[in-house]
Amino acid sequence: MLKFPSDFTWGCTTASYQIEGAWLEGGKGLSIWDAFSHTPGKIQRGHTGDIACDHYHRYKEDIALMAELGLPAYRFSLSWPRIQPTGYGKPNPKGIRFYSKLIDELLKHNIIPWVTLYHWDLPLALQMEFDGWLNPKLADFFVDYADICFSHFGDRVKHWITFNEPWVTAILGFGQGVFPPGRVSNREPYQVAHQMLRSHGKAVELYQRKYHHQNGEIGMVCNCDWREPKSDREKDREAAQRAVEFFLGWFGDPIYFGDYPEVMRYRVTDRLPQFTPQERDQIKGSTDFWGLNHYTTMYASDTEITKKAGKAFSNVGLAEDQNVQLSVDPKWKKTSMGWAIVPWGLNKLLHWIDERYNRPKIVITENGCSLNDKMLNGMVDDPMRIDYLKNYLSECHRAIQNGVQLKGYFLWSLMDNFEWAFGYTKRFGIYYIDYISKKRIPKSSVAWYKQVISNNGF
Ligand code: PNW
Repeated sequence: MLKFPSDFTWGCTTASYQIEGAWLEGGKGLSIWDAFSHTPGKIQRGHTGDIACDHYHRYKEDIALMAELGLPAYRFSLSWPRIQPTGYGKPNPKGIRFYSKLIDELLKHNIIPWVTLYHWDLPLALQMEFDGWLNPKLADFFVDYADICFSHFGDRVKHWITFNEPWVTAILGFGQGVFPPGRVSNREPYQVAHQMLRSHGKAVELYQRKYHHQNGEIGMVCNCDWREPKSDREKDREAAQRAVEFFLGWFGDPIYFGDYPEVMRYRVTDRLPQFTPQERDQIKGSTDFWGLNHYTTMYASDTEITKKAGKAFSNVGLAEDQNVQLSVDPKWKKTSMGWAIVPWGLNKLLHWIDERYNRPKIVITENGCSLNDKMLNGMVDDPMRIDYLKNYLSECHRAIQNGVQLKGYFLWSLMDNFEWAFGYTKRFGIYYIDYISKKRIPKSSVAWYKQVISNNGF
């Protein structure tokens, strides 16, 4: 039996646009995801988040499922345009009321809310009027929005996350153009990431100054795959290290050291913005924990080929800036996203973070897999997901044994949901959603995770 530390947090994660639906209800404004999903050709099968899991109307039912699971913590995100329909100005009372009721319902069932302020659904008006995250003004809008959230919910919410995966917004939204706003550039991703880091720094400063008395914690969540050197050649080992620095160091280094990794400054040169001394001070140390979303691993080798950024949907980042060639071992099993299942990669990544940032407190804020789950006689059996979770959690346990300060694990996801550009074709949930009836059906992983939670191990 693998026992986890007694203060270890178990949870599940979702995000507003992926589950809520009610896209035109309760005074909500439009987000860039509403616009993008309604643009023909952008999302598989033309799916949208208009209704999604209808969580907006079924949140009580969903919280009852969490209670039944014995879930100690739930990570979800707030829809900015539900709270500020255009992204600025007075808050929408109905939006505030919705999240306030949701938080109360969680607390009534002893479920601790972990709240993400930004999980990609930017108010559309901010994109149209200001070019979204390209504009330095966004930091001020974001801080006003964060202020509203802290002041209305901070009496009850003690775990805040500013941004979910700024890498995805920068690379998929502005580099490859497969997420909104759909732009393809080799400069804008760095500008956008820069503005998100500035926004993060300002929001954390506000929280620590004005909301100190709320006694909460705040951090950022980054996604990162592991990059394993393809061979023992020095060049490949450097390529793998470089790839992780371009992936995670891009955000981790400014937050822990106050500036971008040297390898990025050297390679990206004038396309990489610079922090002012004040910004550097504000961003450095602006996190109480390190939130990590992790799904997969690839081999990295050094390459001279400078492939240009383009429509790719890949997790390589901007390849031409890195000179890294990625590959997988054909023997590795894959999820229905095509992501290789390599549990030891998580262990190596946890140690990489532990060493580089001097033993920070780490929380895995997302991990899980999509599979071709099928309902048979009203039941969904997903032994492969249980296997995936077991193996990844074993590596978490091993890392903790070896001294990594890993404090929690949130499974992506509580239920099947709108998987962005893939629409509803990918199922990550432990609850299956029948998208016609909107019925929630527990997969066999629910019973398994429930045991893990109640035994604090498996
Ligand atoms: C994360 N990539 O997204 C998100 O936080 C979730 O909203 C999402 O549903 C989940 O992982 C599964 O995809 C990612 O291309 C999307 O490297 C794409 C990538 C990584 C994470």
